[in-house]
Amino acid sequence: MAPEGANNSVNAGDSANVENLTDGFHLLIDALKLNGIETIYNVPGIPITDLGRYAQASGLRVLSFRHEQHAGYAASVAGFLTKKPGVCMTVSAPGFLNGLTALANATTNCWPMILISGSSEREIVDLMQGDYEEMDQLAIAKPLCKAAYRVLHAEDIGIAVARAVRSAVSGRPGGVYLDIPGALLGQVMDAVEGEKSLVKVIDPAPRQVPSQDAIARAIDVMKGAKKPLIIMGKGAAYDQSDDAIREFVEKSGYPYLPMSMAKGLLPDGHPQSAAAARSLVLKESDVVIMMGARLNWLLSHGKGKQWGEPHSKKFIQIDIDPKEMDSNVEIAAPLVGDVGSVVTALSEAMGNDWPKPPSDWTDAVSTKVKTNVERMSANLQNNASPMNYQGALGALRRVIDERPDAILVNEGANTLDFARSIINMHKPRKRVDVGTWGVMGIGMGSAIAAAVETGHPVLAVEGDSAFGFCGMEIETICRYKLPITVVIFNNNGIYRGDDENWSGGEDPATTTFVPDSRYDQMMEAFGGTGVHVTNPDELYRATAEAMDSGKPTLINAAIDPAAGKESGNIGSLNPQSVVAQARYGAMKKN
Ligand code: ADP
Ligand code: TPW
Ligand code: MG
Repeated sequence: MAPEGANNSVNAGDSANVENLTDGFHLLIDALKLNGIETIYNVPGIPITDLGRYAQASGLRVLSFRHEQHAGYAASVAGFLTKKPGVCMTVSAPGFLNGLTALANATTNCWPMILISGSSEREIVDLMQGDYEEMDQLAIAKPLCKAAYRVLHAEDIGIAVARAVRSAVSGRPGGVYLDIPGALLGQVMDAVEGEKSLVKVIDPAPRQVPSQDAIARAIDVMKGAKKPLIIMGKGAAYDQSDDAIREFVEKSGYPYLPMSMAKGLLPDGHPQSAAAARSLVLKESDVVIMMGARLNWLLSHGKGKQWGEPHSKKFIQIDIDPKEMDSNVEIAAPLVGDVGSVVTALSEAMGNDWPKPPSDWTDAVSTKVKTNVERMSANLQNNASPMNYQGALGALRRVIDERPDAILVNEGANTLDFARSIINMHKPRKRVDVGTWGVMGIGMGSAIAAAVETGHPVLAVEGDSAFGFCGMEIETICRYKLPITVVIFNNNGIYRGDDENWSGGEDPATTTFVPDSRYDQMMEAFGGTGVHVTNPDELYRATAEAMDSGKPTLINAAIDPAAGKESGNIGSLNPQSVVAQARYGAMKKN
């Protein structure tokens, strides 16, 4: 059903005219390039195999993955790191569904991403006649992303890509789905008309400047603060207004708490960092400025014991999405806008003689930070074998301290929770982790995107379970020769490796893996470097060497199977019952 002006078949006799024609393949590639897309994270197959080839031939970087989920995670992390939509390309139905997890995760994390999926013949899909990989993909994608579009006519590709780009990056960023029925790619049309149909998106993510009223209201609340606190989230890291943020934070003199992916916006060693006094500041503060961070489960919704006396605080919230205000608690001063515009306006309104916060508050915070940091550093210096988390992470912390430009990717349970507090970040957007959902399997896709988009060395610190969700992508890392060092914290299982089958039967426990697996040997299968280490000194040396070599390396770090805690820091989220406690309580290892 070719539309007017486009047609699917070119006769041999027409070949003389071919140079005056273009097609769906090329219009799509040209539209992406016109809008600044440089990289596609891809898994080939019908109907997009040639699209990948042509994209590569036309100068785009096309990285082919082993599974769409990881191509998708890579695209979403590219979006987070660059403020441009990361593009993932998949085949129909199963490939699309594999990519969809990443699209939903991108939307949840407020990262711009475009999932382009090939799809089957519309006429056959809509009559449900059983096409190859038949699925109504648009309908399925819609509830899981920010926007979803389908293009049927070659002359609409330009507009479709423009809509996808703008939807992904404007306002609160998120995932966008673009459905490309296979037939579209083969449609041909006049090349000049085709070029005219392309759209370059002007000002894709316009600045959103807060109103003067809103700024004045926030300043009033700040003036009343005796125990102020700033909480920075990954929305602030995403915004890339690093200097303006630093100026505001330093001018205020307020203690600040970075959420995990906001670490490094100001260096973790900054005198105002309250990261090591988290419990104290959450409980005692009286005015809290949320900066690109949501009051979701990660902050116990802004209420409960952790937050001290009920209604003891006033919240100021900076967010690009007005709907975020009052989502969990009352917001006394909503500041709707992009972080950069808002903090710039706040700094201006604070003038030149903004008073420092009361010193009894800042002293109490610094004292707590000092005590906790000292207590922690003693634990980090142990060279125990088998390693515990502190010893192993003490070694990796040194590696990052010495290489502040490196990007740290981190997932797992204990591996995540310990690393987040132990490894200091020194620069913005150097830490990528499991995000808002706490999803396992982001590691290899994130590491690949970080290496490709920034050119800096990447250290991926992975629980052995977390790694299992994405491990096959080490072949991708080796194939593209990326400067990625993967360190597996191998404790033989999920949370711990010493659980037993509570029936006494022969099957292993539900949370354990083959003990003492040698993940390093997997890396060697693909020509990468594999290393096995059993103590922190070895771990430090092997990791430092790998990071400096720039060569794909996997280090299998043997961790004491009894060192971890159930679910790391969030064990309390596991459902409990008195019945289960009575029956099985004694079996629990911790
Ligand atoms: P964290 O998990 O680090 O606490 P969240 O993902 O919960 O952070 O919150 C990020 C918030 O930042 C979201 O509410 C999102 O709307 C907001 N946001 C994203 N980009 C910007 C921006 N450029 N300016 C202001 N807010 C932003
Ligand atoms: C997609 C549930 C949370 S943490 C985790 C799982 C399976 C693994 C923890 O073990 P790991 O780390 O990585 O070995 P460690 O150091 O504690 O031993 N499926 C998805 N996401 C999540 N979060 C889970 C399952 C989970
Ligand atoms: Mg483990």
